[in-house]
Amino acid sequence: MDVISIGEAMVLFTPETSGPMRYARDYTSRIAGAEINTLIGLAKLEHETGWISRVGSDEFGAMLKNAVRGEGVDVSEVAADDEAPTGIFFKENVYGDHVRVHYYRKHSAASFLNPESINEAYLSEGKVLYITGITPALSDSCSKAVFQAIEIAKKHKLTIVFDPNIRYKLWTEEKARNTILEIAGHSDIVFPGTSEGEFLFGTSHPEKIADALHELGPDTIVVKKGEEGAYYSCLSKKEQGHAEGFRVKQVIDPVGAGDGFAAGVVSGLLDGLSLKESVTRGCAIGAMVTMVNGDIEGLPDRKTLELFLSSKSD
Ligand code: CKP
Ligand code: MG
Repeated sequence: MDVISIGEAMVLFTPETSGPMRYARDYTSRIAGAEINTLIGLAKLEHETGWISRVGSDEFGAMLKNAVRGEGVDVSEVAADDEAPTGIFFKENVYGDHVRVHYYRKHSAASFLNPESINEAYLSEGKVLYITGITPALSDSCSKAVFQAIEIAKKHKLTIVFDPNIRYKLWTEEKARNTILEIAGHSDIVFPGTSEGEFLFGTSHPEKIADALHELGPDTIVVKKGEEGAYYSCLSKKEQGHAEGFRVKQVIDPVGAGDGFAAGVVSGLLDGLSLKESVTRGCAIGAMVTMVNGDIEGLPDRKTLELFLSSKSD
């Protein structure tokens, strides 16, 4: 297994019409969730991935498991919960590309993930443990599960990759800051956004954010600057610099871009590309995700990625 992740997937409902959802009557359903978005992105690029989670023993749980399995991600560590339901959420396109997210995930099956959900034999077979700041925000038992996974990953020398993905709707600022910094301290590679840097360290300056995170321990930091690209810094390889972003003509749906970015960087590193090349792959995939409705639909396979990259270099 190349990459294993732990987190919640949900059924995502998007109104067919833009504007406030009180007027929406028809919805499309899709699947989403930061960790599965990244795993699916990696699977489309032919990496072996596995997802640790819980879904309800309900139709939405079956839909998620089938869809994630169908994208090529191993779901053998996804438990079905007889009591708690599968979480769902809505993406409301208020105007232009301004999107609001509404969660219905409290006490969902995934929020009951706990340290026993982590199978050491399974996780120890991986090369990379990919985690985001969403899972520890779901509940105390989820937070404990994440720290358990980190402990096992360290014991078996997996690379720990962390996207802070701070969701202010899910926890208090204080809890978010403390937990995110603690997880960052255990990680090898961290992908903060500039606004997350602002929240954590009071600066949106990419180099300062990277320095502050390096202080906590991680060797590699990639600071996401949206359309502007990303700043990367690796201490052991003494590689620092900016990778250019890819401008797209029209952003259709920005949600999921960060997860696509993570898939691209991790994929590049697994392929043995340089950090700069990997970050460029991340930027390309992030941009591609924004051009398509849904979180996973715009994630490219290798052919489509090459096509996009060659069209941009013309
Ligand atoms: O940071 P991103 O826009 O890439 O993340 C989007 C995902 O898991 C989305 O799928 C949503 O379900 C979530 O983040 C979340 O829990 O907010
Ligand atoms: Mg994100």
